[in-house]
Amino acid sequence: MARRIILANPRGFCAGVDRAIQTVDTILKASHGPRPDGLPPVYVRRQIVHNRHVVEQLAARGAVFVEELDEIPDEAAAAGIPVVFSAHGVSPAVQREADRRALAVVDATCPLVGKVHREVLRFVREGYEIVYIGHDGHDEAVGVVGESPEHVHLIEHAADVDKLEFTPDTKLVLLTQTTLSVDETADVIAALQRRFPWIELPPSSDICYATSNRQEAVKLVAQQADCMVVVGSANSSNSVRLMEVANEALGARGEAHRVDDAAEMDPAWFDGVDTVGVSSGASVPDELVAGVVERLRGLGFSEVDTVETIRENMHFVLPKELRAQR
Ligand code: 0K2
Ligand code: SF4
Repeated sequence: MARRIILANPRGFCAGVDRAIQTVDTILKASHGPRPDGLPPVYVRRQIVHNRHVVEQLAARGAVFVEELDEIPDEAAAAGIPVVFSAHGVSPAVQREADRRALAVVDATCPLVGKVHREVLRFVREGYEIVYIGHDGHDEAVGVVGESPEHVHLIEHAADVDKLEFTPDTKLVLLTQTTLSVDETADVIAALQRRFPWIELPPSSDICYATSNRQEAVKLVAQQADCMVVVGSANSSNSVRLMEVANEALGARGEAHRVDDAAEMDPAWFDGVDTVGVSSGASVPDELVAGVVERLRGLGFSEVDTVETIRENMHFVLPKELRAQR
């Protein structure tokens, strides 16, 4: 029997990532060659998306990535060089700093992350305390908590629920990061509901369509595979969650490996493997998956099938500052 690859679908770019990358791409295309003042065509605050290859490719085309706005010189602000905020969003403090310096911000925050920011503001206005499930220090969580640090209580795991103290007269609502594991989050929610039975859930899940679709597909593929390769960078929350979901579904049959690209694959992973499943995170260009498939073909996996769980048709328009340019 031929060794087989099963590709998970949906995988790879989501609408928010596509929009964020297009945002930087549009600005780069509109800039014509190097500027006489030596300034770059665009600054990007933090990685536009959490993928090493995407960032390297945009940097090679002239985008300058900064961790904080204070790395952007005043001459760039005066010259109106655009500053793109990443797909993961920023806290109001960052926006205030940009306003103070009159930076030409182009906000590539995913609209679905923006939705959670607005939920925080609305619930705080209505007198709620917010329990937010997210990863401490992750860009998205930092931005959301920053909307109202005194009213947003961040927890990561079910075990953290015991650390929370609220009296029954406290209005409580739950919000989450967009890229969490659906199954693990269900466990945390169950623990929260046991301790605070009156806690309210958001009007619709904050875990976004792309995250849940990719997890569902990877699960189905892993159930039919002996081993999985998940393409995505180590700091990409949704990619790491995909690897965890794949591992859980594989069980004792095999292991899921996360790689940035084909070069990180170890042929020994595939000893005795007949079927390998492949997927990729929401920030991963499909050419990297093609590279993984090519390498697997070289290892004798000659048959390629696809398992599709749903067809996505989500699309977000570019940030308003750019709409005239395309
Ligand atoms: O999964 P992460 O939030 O770490 O981010 P990326 O890998 O950049 O994927 C895009 C999601 C961005 C926001 O939800
Ligand atoms: Fe938006 Fe979801 Fe993509 Fe994040 S993973 S950028 S929330 S669509």
